[in-house]
Amino acid sequence: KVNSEIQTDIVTLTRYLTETQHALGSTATGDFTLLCHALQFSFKSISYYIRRATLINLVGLAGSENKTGDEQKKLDVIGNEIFVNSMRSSGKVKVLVSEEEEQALVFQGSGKYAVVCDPIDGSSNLDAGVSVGTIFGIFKLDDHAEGKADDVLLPGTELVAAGFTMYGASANLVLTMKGGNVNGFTLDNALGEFILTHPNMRMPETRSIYSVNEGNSLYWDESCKKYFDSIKFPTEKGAKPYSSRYIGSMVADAYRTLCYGGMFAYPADKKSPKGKLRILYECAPMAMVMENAGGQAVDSNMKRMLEVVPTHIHDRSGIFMGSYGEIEKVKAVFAKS
Ligand code: P6P
Repeated sequence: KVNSEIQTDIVTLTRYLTETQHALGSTATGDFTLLCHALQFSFKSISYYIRRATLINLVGLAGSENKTGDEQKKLDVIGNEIFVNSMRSSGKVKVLVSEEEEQALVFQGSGKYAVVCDPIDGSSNLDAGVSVGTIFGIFKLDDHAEGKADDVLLPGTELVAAGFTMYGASANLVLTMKGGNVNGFTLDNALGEFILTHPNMRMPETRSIYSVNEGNSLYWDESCKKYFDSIKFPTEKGAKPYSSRYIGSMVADAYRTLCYGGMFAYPADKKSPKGKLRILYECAPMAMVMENAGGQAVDSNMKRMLEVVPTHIHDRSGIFMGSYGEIEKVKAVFAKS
C-alpha cells in the first residue's frame, strides 16, 4: 500500500524551470535556467549566513559605509559579495546592479542578461531578528549590448523575470516570469532544494489591511493624508477601520500582502521627495510580482510602477502596491485631490 502521506512527485525550482523553459519551445537555450541556478545558489548561501549570523557574530556594523550612504552591516557586505561572485561566475550575466555597488558591474564574457538586486533588503532589522530578503529582477539584453549601466535604465515591463527571497522561519522564494503567474518555493534545507509550495499565488481583490510607516504622516501630501484617513476613519455607514500591519522590511510586508491581500505603501513625501525605495531593484520587481498575482502597483503620481523609467541606477520612487481593488481606492482619492 503506497503511503499517501509522502509526496514523491516533488516539483523543485530546477524542475519548474525546465518545464517552463520547454514551454518557450526552441528559443530556450538553457542560459536562463543556468542563470537561475546561480541565483538560487546565492539565496541558499545568504540564507545560511543569515541563520548563522547571531551565532558567529556576523551581526553588527561592518564599520564601512556603502556607496549609497547606508550604514553597511557585515551581512550586507557578505550578501553582496556572494551575489556578485555567483552572477559573475555563472557566465550568463553581462551587467549587474546592486544596492551595495555605486556603479553597475560589467562582466567579461558573452552573458546576455542584466540582473538588478538588493542582496539583503531590510538589513537594518537584522539585529532584531526580523525577516529580511533578497529582491531581484532580470532583463534580457539586446544581442549587441556592450554592457553598461544605461542598459538597465528600462521600464519594469521589460523584466523577463523578477521576485524576492524572504529569509524568515524558512527561506521563501517568490518568482514570476514576464506574462506569467507568481509561484512560491520553500527551501528544504535537508535537500538543499527550493520546493514549489505556493503555486499560482493570487491576492484577493480587496482586503482591509494597510501597511505604511505612520511615523512619516507629518511629511505626507494632502492626497496621501486623505487616502489614509479614508481607511482609518471611514465615514461610510457601517464601515470599519482597516487593520494596520507594518514590519519595516519590504520583503516581509510584500510577502504578507501577497499572502493575505491589502496594500503596502512607501509614499514620496516632504522628507523623501523622490520616495525611499529604489525603482530598479525594489519597486519594479515587487510591482511585477503584485501585477502577476492579480494586483497592481503605482508611484506617487498614480503612474503604473512598471512603466516608470529610472534615469540613474539608484533612483528612488514612491510606491503604493497590493490588491487591485485597494489600489483603485488610492487612485480614486488621488484623482479627487
Ligand atoms: P522605514 C528597509 O530599510 C527598507 O529599505 C525596506 O525594506 C522597508 O520597506 C523600508 O526601508 C522601511 O523604511 O523608513 O519605514 O524604516
